[in-house]
Amino acid sequence: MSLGMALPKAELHLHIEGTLEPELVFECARRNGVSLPFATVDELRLRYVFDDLQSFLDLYYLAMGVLRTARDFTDMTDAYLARAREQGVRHAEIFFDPQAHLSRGVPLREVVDGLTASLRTSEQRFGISTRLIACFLRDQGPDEAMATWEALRPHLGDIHGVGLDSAEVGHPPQDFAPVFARAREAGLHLVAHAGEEGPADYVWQALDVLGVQRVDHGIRAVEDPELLRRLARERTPLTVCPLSNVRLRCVPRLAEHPLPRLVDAGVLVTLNSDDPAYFGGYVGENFAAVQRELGFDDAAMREFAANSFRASFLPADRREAYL
Ligand code: ES4
Ligand code: ZN
Repeated sequence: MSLGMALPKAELHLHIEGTLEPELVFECARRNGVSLPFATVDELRLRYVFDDLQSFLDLYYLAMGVLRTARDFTDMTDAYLARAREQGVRHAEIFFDPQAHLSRGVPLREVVDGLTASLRTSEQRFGISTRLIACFLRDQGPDEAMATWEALRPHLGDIHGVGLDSAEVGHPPQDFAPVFARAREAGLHLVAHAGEEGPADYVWQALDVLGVQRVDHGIRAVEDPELLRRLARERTPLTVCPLSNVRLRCVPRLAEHPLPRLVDAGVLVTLNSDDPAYFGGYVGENFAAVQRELGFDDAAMREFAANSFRASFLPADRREAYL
């Protein structure tokens, strides 16, 4: 096994709905009586070729339409944890998209109960500690985000943070200042996708207007030297997803990924899988691909793994136990 696969690591940028493998799509469709616009697992897999973020999101929201009951969410999460363990994951901070299920008539109770039924026993079964982060769909706008916040309130005992995801361009972080202020007052951790397809200015907004503790993706920060200095000085982590960036054509090929420039600028970078069922690899494969294509030595790979714990929301004593 490659070093990148074996290294103990935390995964900090992982959409649980993006772990839904084609086989489970068909199994949930069958047991829930949902009809699909593809006949076979292979036919679905053939669609995993994307032009940009939106073309991926269209399929991502379509496929998750088979998730109807708590059991579906439990099975999906169990499958992810089993795969993650094989890839050295010891801690996972997991995103989910409440609005993507509420809008289909699936009660939030069903979603959260399903996820937590799996996560509750993750440490015993898989040796993986977990946190749950609820993301607002930025393309549904700030009013719907605030309504979603209200719906989340009864579940805050199970939720450690909020994030911001979905179609980025035209949906700047600053629009979501009010809902992030509420989450901050409630003591939640704050993260946001920014600088994936959107400009470096969205990363500034995520930091200065939303007050996020980590930036998801953030790769377009390389276009702004002052922003790089800010991220490095304040030790604000970026959760970078190399295979995702190539598959969604944010970066033409892995060999041209801005990762080395971020590292050279002194930014605290972590490596993650984003939506591993869709992008050709789980987090260990992201580590292995980065080492192979960008030529990082073993010490650099160990540093990425150490960064994943430094950037996590584990308490300081548990973070340090991994370093
Ligand atoms: C996502 Cl790759 C990516 N970017 C933004 N939002 C997302 N939701 C799921 N995957
Ligand atoms: Zn993401």
